[in-house]
Amino acid sequence: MGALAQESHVWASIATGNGFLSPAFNAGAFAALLQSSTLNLKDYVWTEQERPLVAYNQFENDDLIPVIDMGPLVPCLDDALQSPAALSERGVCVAAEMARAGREWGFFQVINHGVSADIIRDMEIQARIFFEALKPEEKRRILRDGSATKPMGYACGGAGTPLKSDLPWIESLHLPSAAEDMEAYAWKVWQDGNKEFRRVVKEFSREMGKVSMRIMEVLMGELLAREEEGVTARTAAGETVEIGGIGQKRRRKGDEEKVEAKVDGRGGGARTEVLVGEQRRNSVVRFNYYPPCPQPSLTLGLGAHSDPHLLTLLHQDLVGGLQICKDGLWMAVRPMPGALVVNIGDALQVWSNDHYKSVEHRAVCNSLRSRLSMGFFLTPMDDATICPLKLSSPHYKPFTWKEYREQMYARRPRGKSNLLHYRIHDQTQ
Ligand SMILES: O=C(O)CCC(=O)C(=O)O
Repeated sequence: MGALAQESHVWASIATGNGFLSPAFNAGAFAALLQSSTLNLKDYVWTEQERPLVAYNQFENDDLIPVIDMGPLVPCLDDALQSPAALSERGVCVAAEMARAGREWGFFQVINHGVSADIIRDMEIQARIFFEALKPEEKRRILRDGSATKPMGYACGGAGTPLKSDLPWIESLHLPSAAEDMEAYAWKVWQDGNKEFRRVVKEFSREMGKVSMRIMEVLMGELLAREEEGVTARTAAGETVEIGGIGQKRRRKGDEEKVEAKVDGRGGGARTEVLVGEQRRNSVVRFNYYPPCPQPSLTLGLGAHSDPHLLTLLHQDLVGGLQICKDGLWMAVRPMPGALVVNIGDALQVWSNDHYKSVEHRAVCNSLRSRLSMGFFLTPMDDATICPLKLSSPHYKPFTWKEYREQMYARRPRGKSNLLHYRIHDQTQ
Protein backbone atom coordinates (compact mmCIF):
# COMPACT_ATOMS: atom_id res chain seq x y z
CA MET A 1 0.00 0.00 0.00
CA GLY A 2 1.42 3.46 -0.96
CA ALA A 3 1.72 6.28 1.55
CA LEU A 4 -1.43 8.04 0.38
CA ALA A 5 -3.48 4.87 0.35
CA GLN A 6 -2.22 4.05 3.83
CA GLU A 7 -3.17 7.46 5.19
CA SER A 8 -6.56 7.36 3.50
CA HIS A 9 -7.05 4.02 5.14
CA VAL A 10 -6.32 5.58 8.55
CA TRP A 11 -9.09 8.07 7.97
CA ALA A 12 -11.49 5.52 6.62
CA SER A 13 -10.98 3.44 9.73
CA ILE A 14 -11.55 6.48 11.94
CA ALA A 15 -14.83 7.06 10.17
CA THR A 16 -16.03 3.50 10.33
CA GLY A 17 -14.47 2.39 13.61
CA ASN A 18 -15.60 3.27 17.09
CA GLY A 19 -16.80 6.70 16.15
CA PHE A 20 -14.87 9.95 15.94
CA LEU A 21 -11.86 10.79 18.00
CA SER A 22 -12.96 13.44 20.44
CA PRO A 23 -16.24 14.28 22.15
CA ALA A 24 -16.02 17.84 20.73
CA PHE A 25 -15.72 16.43 17.26
CA ASN A 26 -18.47 13.93 17.84
CA ALA A 27 -20.88 16.70 18.79
CA GLY A 28 -19.98 18.97 15.91
CA ALA A 29 -21.68 19.81 12.68
CA PHE A 30 -19.04 17.77 10.90
CA ALA A 31 -20.10 14.59 12.64
CA ALA A 32 -23.72 15.34 11.77
CA LEU A 33 -22.76 16.08 8.21
CA LEU A 34 -20.79 12.90 7.79
CA GLN A 35 -23.51 10.81 9.35
CA SER A 36 -26.23 12.29 7.16
CA SER A 37 -24.52 12.33 3.80
CA THR A 38 -22.51 10.20 1.48
CA LEU A 39 -19.36 12.15 2.43
CA ASN A 40 -16.76 10.29 4.37
CA LEU A 41 -13.69 11.36 6.32
CA LYS A 42 -11.51 10.00 3.55
CA ASP A 43 -12.96 12.65 1.21
CA TYR A 44 -11.05 15.17 3.35
CA VAL A 45 -7.68 13.60 2.58
CA TRP A 46 -5.91 16.00 0.21
CA THR A 47 -3.45 15.02 -2.46
CA GLU A 48 0.09 14.68 -1.21
CA GLN A 49 1.30 17.80 -3.08
CA GLU A 50 -1.25 20.00 -1.34
CA ARG A 51 -1.04 18.73 2.21
CA PRO A 52 0.54 21.08 4.73
CA LEU A 53 4.17 20.33 5.53
CA VAL A 54 4.24 23.33 7.86
CA ALA A 55 2.07 22.78 10.96
CA TYR A 56 -0.42 25.38 12.20
CA ASN A 57 1.94 26.54 14.97
CA GLN A 58 5.28 26.10 13.24
CA PHE A 59 6.24 29.75 13.03
CA GLU A 60 9.52 30.42 11.27
CA ASN A 61 10.73 33.76 9.94
CA ASP A 62 7.27 35.15 10.51
CA ASP A 63 8.91 38.22 12.04
CA LEU A 64 9.74 39.17 8.44
CA ILE A 65 6.05 39.71 7.65
CA PRO A 66 5.48 43.49 7.77
CA VAL A 67 3.51 44.81 10.75
CA ILE A 68 2.32 48.37 10.24
CA ASP A 69 1.15 50.73 12.94
CA MET A 70 -1.72 52.49 11.19
CA GLY A 71 -2.22 54.98 14.02
CA PRO A 72 -1.03 58.01 12.03
CA LEU A 73 -3.37 57.10 9.16
CA VAL A 74 -6.58 56.86 11.13
CA PRO A 75 -7.15 60.07 13.06
CA CYS A 76 -10.60 60.40 11.52
CA LEU A 77 -11.63 57.58 9.28
CA ASP A 78 -14.72 59.36 8.03
CA ASP A 79 -12.71 61.94 6.11
CA ALA A 80 -11.43 60.96 2.72
CA LEU A 81 -7.70 61.11 2.48
CA GLN A 82 -7.57 63.62 -0.32
CA SER A 83 -3.89 64.05 -0.87
CA PRO A 84 -0.64 63.18 0.86
CA ALA A 85 -0.71 66.73 2.17
CA ALA A 86 -3.53 65.70 4.50
CA LEU A 87 -1.17 63.37 6.32
CA SER A 88 1.25 64.18 9.05
CA GLU A 89 4.91 63.61 8.37
CA ARG A 90 4.69 60.31 10.21
CA GLY A 91 1.57 59.47 8.22
CA VAL A 92 3.45 59.92 4.96
CA CYS A 93 6.13 57.48 6.16
CA VAL A 94 3.54 54.94 7.25
CA ALA A 95 1.76 55.26 3.90
CA ALA A 96 5.04 54.58 2.10
CA GLU A 97 5.72 51.60 4.37
CA MET A 98 2.28 50.20 3.64
CA ALA A 99 2.67 50.63 -0.10
CA ARG A 100 6.01 48.85 0.05
CA ALA A 101 4.49 45.95 1.98
CA GLY A 102 1.70 45.78 -0.63
CA ARG A 103 4.26 45.64 -3.42
CA GLU A 104 6.76 43.27 -1.88
CA TRP A 105 4.46 40.93 0.05
CA GLY A 106 0.85 41.55 -1.01
CA PHE A 107 0.27 40.79 2.64
CA PHE A 108 0.86 42.53 5.97
CA GLN A 109 -0.61 42.98 9.43
CA VAL A 110 -1.90 46.27 10.81
CA ILE A 111 -2.19 47.41 14.40
CA ASN A 112 -3.90 50.55 15.75
CA HIS A 113 -6.18 50.22 12.76
CA GLY A 114 -9.24 51.86 14.23
CA VAL A 115 -11.58 48.84 14.45
CA SER A 116 -12.57 48.80 18.10
CA ALA A 117 -11.51 45.90 20.31
CA ASP A 118 -15.07 45.80 21.68
CA ILE A 119 -16.63 45.17 18.33
CA ILE A 120 -14.07 42.47 17.49
CA ARG A 121 -14.77 40.76 20.81
CA ASP A 122 -18.55 41.01 20.34
CA MET A 123 -18.23 39.67 16.82
CA GLU A 124 -16.19 36.69 17.99
CA ILE A 125 -18.83 35.91 20.59
CA GLN A 126 -21.66 36.09 18.07
CA ALA A 127 -19.77 34.02 15.50
CA ARG A 128 -18.96 31.33 18.06
CA ILE A 129 -22.61 31.24 19.15
CA PHE A 130 -23.58 30.69 15.55
CA PHE A 131 -21.11 27.88 14.92
CA GLU A 132 -21.05 26.21 18.33
CA ALA A 133 -24.43 26.77 19.97
CA LEU A 134 -26.82 26.36 17.05
CA LYS A 135 -27.99 22.92 16.03
CA PRO A 136 -26.93 21.75 12.55
CA GLU A 137 -30.53 22.04 11.32
CA GLU A 138 -30.71 25.66 12.52
CA LYS A 139 -27.57 26.59 10.60
CA ARG A 140 -28.89 24.77 7.56
CA ARG A 141 -31.78 27.26 7.34
CA ILE A 142 -29.34 29.44 5.43
CA LEU A 143 -27.44 26.67 3.71
CA ARG A 144 -25.42 27.98 0.80
CA ASP A 145 -26.49 26.84 -2.62
CA GLY A 146 -23.39 25.05 -3.89
CA SER A 147 -24.16 25.88 -7.50
CA ALA A 148 -24.73 29.60 -6.89
CA THR A 149 -22.36 32.02 -8.54
CA LYS A 150 -22.76 34.45 -5.64
CA PRO A 151 -22.54 32.12 -2.69
CA MET A 152 -23.93 33.46 0.58
CA GLY A 153 -25.00 31.74 3.77
CA TYR A 154 -23.69 28.74 5.67
CA ALA A 155 -21.53 25.92 4.35
CA CYS A 156 -20.01 22.90 6.03
CA GLY A 157 -17.09 20.88 4.78
CA GLY A 158 -17.76 21.23 1.06
CA ALA A 159 -21.16 19.50 1.35
CA GLY A 160 -23.62 20.64 -1.31
CA THR A 161 -20.85 21.53 -3.75
CA PRO A 162 -19.86 19.45 -6.76
CA LEU A 163 -16.52 18.73 -5.02
CA LYS A 164 -15.98 15.09 -4.19
CA SER A 165 -12.41 15.06 -2.99
CA ASP A 166 -9.95 17.39 -1.26
CA LEU A 167 -12.84 18.72 0.79
CA PRO A 168 -12.17 21.66 3.12
CA TRP A 169 -12.25 21.08 6.88
CA ILE A 170 -14.29 24.16 7.65
CA GLU A 171 -17.67 25.55 8.51
CA SER A 172 -18.19 29.00 7.06
CA LEU A 173 -20.74 31.77 6.95
CA HIS A 174 -20.76 34.37 4.18
CA LEU A 175 -22.97 37.41 4.71
CA PRO A 176 -23.57 40.45 2.52
CA SER A 177 -22.16 43.56 4.17
CA ALA A 178 -25.18 45.67 3.15
CA ALA A 179 -27.28 45.82 6.31
CA GLU A 180 -30.71 44.97 4.92
CA ASP A 181 -29.39 42.04 2.89
CA MET A 182 -27.46 40.71 5.87
CA GLU A 183 -30.50 41.02 8.15
CA ALA A 184 -32.57 38.72 5.95
CA TYR A 185 -30.16 35.89 6.86
CA ALA A 186 -30.51 36.52 10.59
CA TRP A 187 -34.31 36.46 10.31
CA LYS A 188 -34.13 33.08 8.60
CA VAL A 189 -31.96 31.57 11.33
CA TRP A 190 -33.62 33.04 14.41
CA GLN A 191 -37.36 33.51 14.77
CA ASP A 192 -36.83 36.77 16.68
CA GLY A 193 -34.16 37.94 14.21
CA ASN A 194 -31.45 38.01 16.95
CA LYS A 195 -31.08 41.77 17.37
CA GLU A 196 -27.63 41.51 18.98
CA PHE A 197 -26.24 39.43 16.11
CA ARG A 198 -27.54 41.97 13.58
CA ARG A 199 -26.16 44.92 15.53
CA VAL A 200 -22.73 43.40 15.85
CA VAL A 201 -22.41 42.25 12.22
CA LYS A 202 -23.50 45.70 11.00
CA GLU A 203 -21.00 47.49 13.19
CA PHE A 204 -18.17 45.04 12.42
CA SER A 205 -18.80 45.37 8.70
CA ARG A 206 -18.97 49.17 8.88
CA GLU A 207 -15.72 49.51 10.82
CA MET A 208 -13.82 46.94 8.76
CA GLY A 209 -15.13 48.63 5.61
CA LYS A 210 -13.85 52.03 6.67
CA VAL A 211 -10.38 50.70 7.45
CA SER A 212 -10.20 48.82 4.17
CA MET A 213 -11.11 52.03 2.31
CA ARG A 214 -8.34 53.89 4.08
CA ILE A 215 -5.85 51.20 3.06
CA MET A 216 -7.08 51.41 -0.54
CA GLU A 217 -6.65 55.19 -0.46
CA VAL A 218 -3.08 54.77 0.64
CA LEU A 219 -2.19 52.00 -1.82
CA MET A 220 -3.90 53.62 -4.80
CA GLY A 221 -2.69 57.07 -3.84
CA GLU A 222 0.85 55.80 -4.07
CA LEU A 223 0.21 54.12 -7.38
CA LEU A 224 -1.46 57.18 -8.90
CA ALA A 225 1.40 59.34 -7.83
CA ARG A 226 3.69 57.10 -9.87
CA GLU A 227 1.40 56.83 -12.88
CA GLU A 228 1.19 60.25 -14.37
CA GLU A 229 0.86 59.24 -17.96
CA GLY A 230 -1.83 57.34 -19.78
CA VAL A 231 -4.84 58.05 -17.65
CA THR A 232 -6.88 60.01 -20.13
CA ALA A 233 -8.38 59.03 -23.45
CA ARG A 234 -10.96 60.18 -25.92
CA THR A 235 -14.36 58.54 -26.26
CA ALA A 236 -15.88 57.86 -29.64
CA ALA A 237 -17.97 60.99 -29.04
CA GLY A 238 -14.78 63.05 -28.89
CA GLU A 239 -14.86 63.77 -25.19
CA THR A 240 -11.66 63.52 -23.17
CA VAL A 241 -12.10 61.42 -20.05
CA GLU A 242 -9.98 59.77 -17.50
CA ILE A 243 -9.98 56.10 -18.17
CA GLY A 244 -8.34 52.94 -17.14
CA GLY A 245 -9.33 53.41 -13.53
CA ILE A 246 -11.71 50.80 -12.35
CA GLY A 247 -15.17 51.87 -11.50
CA GLN A 248 -15.99 53.55 -14.73
CA LYS A 249 -19.09 52.13 -16.22
CA ARG A 250 -18.99 52.26 -19.97
CA ARG A 251 -22.05 51.76 -22.11
CA ARG A 252 -21.96 51.48 -25.85
CA LYS A 253 -24.86 52.93 -27.76
CA GLY A 254 -24.34 52.72 -31.48
CA ASP A 255 -20.86 54.08 -31.99
CA GLU A 256 -20.92 56.28 -29.01
CA GLU A 257 -19.20 55.28 -25.83
CA LYS A 258 -20.63 56.88 -22.77
CA VAL A 259 -18.65 57.08 -19.57
CA GLU A 260 -21.18 57.12 -16.80
CA ALA A 261 -19.26 57.31 -13.62
CA LYS A 262 -17.24 60.36 -12.83
CA VAL A 263 -13.76 59.88 -11.47
CA ASP A 264 -12.57 63.15 -10.13
CA GLY A 265 -8.93 62.31 -9.94
CA ARG A 266 -8.63 63.20 -6.26
CA GLY A 267 -6.85 59.94 -5.77
CA GLY A 268 -7.20 56.35 -4.77
CA GLY A 269 -10.07 56.85 -2.34
CA ALA A 270 -12.38 58.55 -4.80
CA ARG A 271 -11.65 55.98 -7.46
CA THR A 272 -12.19 53.12 -5.07
CA GLU A 273 -15.51 54.61 -3.98
CA VAL A 274 -16.72 54.65 -7.57
CA LEU A 275 -15.76 51.03 -7.91
CA VAL A 276 -17.21 49.65 -4.70
CA GLY A 277 -20.37 51.77 -4.77
CA GLU A 278 -22.30 53.51 -2.07
CA GLN A 279 -21.80 51.97 1.38
CA ARG A 280 -19.52 49.31 -0.19
CA ARG A 281 -22.70 47.40 -0.71
CA ASN A 282 -21.33 44.46 -2.68
CA SER A 283 -18.74 43.66 -0.05
CA VAL A 284 -18.88 40.49 2.02
CA VAL A 285 -18.21 39.49 5.61
CA ARG A 286 -17.07 35.94 6.10
CA PHE A 287 -16.66 33.83 9.23
CA ASN A 288 -14.46 30.73 9.09
CA TYR A 289 -14.72 28.13 11.82
CA TYR A 290 -12.29 25.22 11.78
CA PRO A 291 -13.31 22.42 14.15
CA PRO A 292 -10.53 20.35 15.70
CA CYS A 293 -9.47 17.80 13.13
CA PRO A 294 -8.33 14.25 13.90
CA GLN A 295 -5.74 14.24 11.10
CA PRO A 296 -4.64 17.82 10.40
CA SER A 297 -1.59 16.81 8.40
CA LEU A 298 -3.77 15.16 5.75
CA THR A 299 -6.22 17.94 5.11
CA LEU A 300 -6.72 21.70 4.85
CA GLY A 301 -9.32 24.08 6.22
CA LEU A 302 -8.98 26.11 3.05
CA GLY A 303 -6.75 25.15 0.17
CA ALA A 304 -4.24 27.50 -1.44
CA HIS A 305 -6.05 30.43 -3.06
CA SER A 306 -5.79 34.14 -3.58
CA ASP A 307 -8.78 36.29 -2.72
CA PRO A 308 -10.52 37.53 -5.86
CA HIS A 309 -11.68 40.85 -4.39
CA LEU A 310 -9.81 44.14 -4.04
CA LEU A 311 -8.65 43.79 -0.48
CA THR A 312 -9.25 41.46 2.47
CA LEU A 313 -9.10 42.45 6.10
CA LEU A 314 -9.03 39.44 8.41
CA HIS A 315 -9.10 39.00 12.15
CA GLN A 316 -7.77 35.64 13.32
CA ASP A 317 -7.98 34.36 16.88
CA LEU A 318 -4.83 33.32 18.72
CA VAL A 319 -4.80 29.64 17.72
CA GLY A 320 -2.85 29.93 14.44
CA GLY A 321 -3.48 28.25 11.09
CA LEU A 322 -3.20 30.99 8.45
CA GLN A 323 -0.26 30.43 6.09
CA ILE A 324 0.98 32.48 3.15
CA CYS A 325 3.14 31.47 0.24
CA LYS A 326 6.16 33.73 -0.14
CA ASP A 327 8.62 33.02 -2.96
CA GLY A 328 7.29 29.48 -3.24
CA LEU A 329 7.57 28.69 0.48
CA TRP A 330 4.72 28.38 2.97
CA MET A 331 4.99 30.47 6.13
CA ALA A 332 2.74 30.28 9.18
CA VAL A 333 1.43 33.70 10.21
CA ARG A 334 1.74 34.11 13.95
CA PRO A 335 -1.46 35.60 15.36
CA MET A 336 -0.94 39.02 16.98
CA PRO A 337 -3.48 40.14 19.57
CA GLY A 338 -5.50 43.03 18.18
CA ALA A 339 -3.94 42.94 14.71
CA LEU A 340 -5.75 42.63 11.41
CA VAL A 341 -4.27 40.78 8.47
CA VAL A 342 -4.44 42.59 5.11
CA ASN A 343 -4.31 40.72 1.77
CA ILE A 344 -4.15 42.21 -1.66
CA GLY A 345 -6.85 40.62 -3.85
CA ASP A 346 -6.81 39.71 -7.55
CA ALA A 347 -8.94 42.75 -8.55
CA LEU A 348 -6.34 45.07 -7.08
CA GLN A 349 -3.55 43.15 -8.76
CA VAL A 350 -5.29 43.74 -12.11
CA TRP A 351 -6.18 47.36 -11.41
CA SER A 352 -2.60 48.11 -10.45
CA ASN A 353 -1.29 46.13 -13.44
CA ASP A 354 0.76 43.86 -11.14
CA HIS A 355 2.19 46.69 -9.08
CA TYR A 356 0.46 45.06 -6.12
CA LYS A 357 0.13 41.28 -6.18
CA SER A 358 -2.51 39.11 -4.59
CA VAL A 359 -1.07 36.55 -2.26
CA GLU A 360 -1.67 32.81 -2.11
CA HIS A 361 -2.73 31.67 1.30
CA ARG A 362 -4.41 28.70 3.00
CA ALA A 363 -5.73 27.61 6.38
CA VAL A 364 -4.22 24.66 8.23
CA CYS A 365 -6.15 22.76 10.92
CA ASN A 366 -5.10 21.32 14.26
CA SER A 367 -6.36 18.45 16.39
CA LEU A 368 -6.75 20.30 19.69
CA ARG A 369 -8.71 23.51 19.34
CA SER A 370 -11.29 25.05 17.10
CA ARG A 371 -10.18 28.20 15.30
CA LEU A 372 -12.16 31.25 14.20
CA SER A 373 -11.27 33.88 11.62
CA MET A 374 -13.48 36.77 10.52
CA GLY A 375 -12.92 38.64 7.29
CA PHE A 376 -14.16 41.64 5.37
CA PHE A 377 -13.76 41.45 1.60
CA LEU A 378 -13.84 44.83 -0.15
CA THR A 379 -15.67 44.01 -3.36
CA PRO A 380 -16.40 45.91 -6.59
CA MET A 381 -20.00 46.36 -7.75
CA ASP A 382 -21.12 43.62 -10.13
CA ASP A 383 -21.06 45.84 -13.23
CA ALA A 384 -17.77 47.59 -12.44
CA THR A 385 -15.12 47.09 -15.07
CA ILE A 386 -11.80 45.90 -13.76
CA CYS A 387 -8.88 46.76 -15.98
CA PRO A 388 -5.37 48.06 -15.53
CA LEU A 389 -5.19 51.71 -14.64
CA LYS A 390 -2.18 52.03 -16.84
CA LEU A 391 -3.13 52.14 -20.49
CA SER A 392 0.27 51.41 -21.94
CA SER A 393 1.20 47.71 -21.79
CA PRO A 394 -1.77 46.46 -19.79
CA HIS A 395 -1.17 42.96 -18.48
CA TYR A 396 -4.89 42.05 -18.38
CA LYS A 397 -7.99 42.22 -20.55
CA PRO A 398 -10.89 44.14 -18.99
CA PHE A 399 -13.65 42.18 -17.27
CA THR A 400 -16.57 42.93 -15.02
CA TRP A 401 -16.54 41.86 -11.41
CA LYS A 402 -19.64 39.70 -12.01
CA GLU A 403 -17.86 37.85 -14.80
CA TYR A 404 -14.79 37.25 -12.67
CA ARG A 405 -16.78 36.03 -9.69
CA GLU A 406 -18.85 33.69 -11.82
CA GLN A 407 -15.91 32.09 -13.55
CA MET A 408 -14.26 31.69 -10.17
CA TYR A 409 -17.17 29.91 -8.50
CA ALA A 410 -17.74 27.71 -11.55
CA ARG A 411 -14.54 25.85 -10.76
CA ARG A 412 -12.41 25.10 -7.76
CA PRO A 413 -9.97 27.92 -7.07
CA ARG A 414 -6.44 26.56 -7.18
CA GLY A 415 -3.74 29.00 -6.27
CA LYS A 416 -3.97 32.04 -8.53
CA SER A 417 -5.26 30.23 -11.60
CA ASN A 418 -8.31 32.51 -12.01
CA LEU A 419 -6.22 35.49 -13.00
CA LEU A 420 -4.67 33.61 -15.90
CA HIS A 421 -7.93 33.70 -17.88
CA TYR A 422 -7.60 37.45 -18.28
CA ARG A 423 -3.88 37.75 -18.57
CA ILE A 424 -2.57 39.12 -21.84
CA HIS A 425 0.14 36.73 -22.87
CA ASP A 426 3.78 37.51 -23.28
CA GLN A 427 3.68 39.57 -20.07
CA THR A 428 5.86 38.16 -17.37
CA GLN A 429 4.23 37.90 -13.97
O1 LIG B 1 -8.96 31.52 8.18
C1 LIG B 1 -7.97 32.00 7.66
O2 LIG B 1 -6.97 32.29 8.28
C2 LIG B 1 -7.96 32.23 6.16
C3 LIG B 1 -9.28 32.67 5.64
C4 LIG B 1 -9.30 32.86 4.17
O3 LIG B 1 -8.34 32.63 3.48
C5 LIG B 1 -10.54 33.29 3.51
O4 LIG B 1 -11.55 33.48 4.19
O5 LIG B 1 -10.49 33.46 2.26
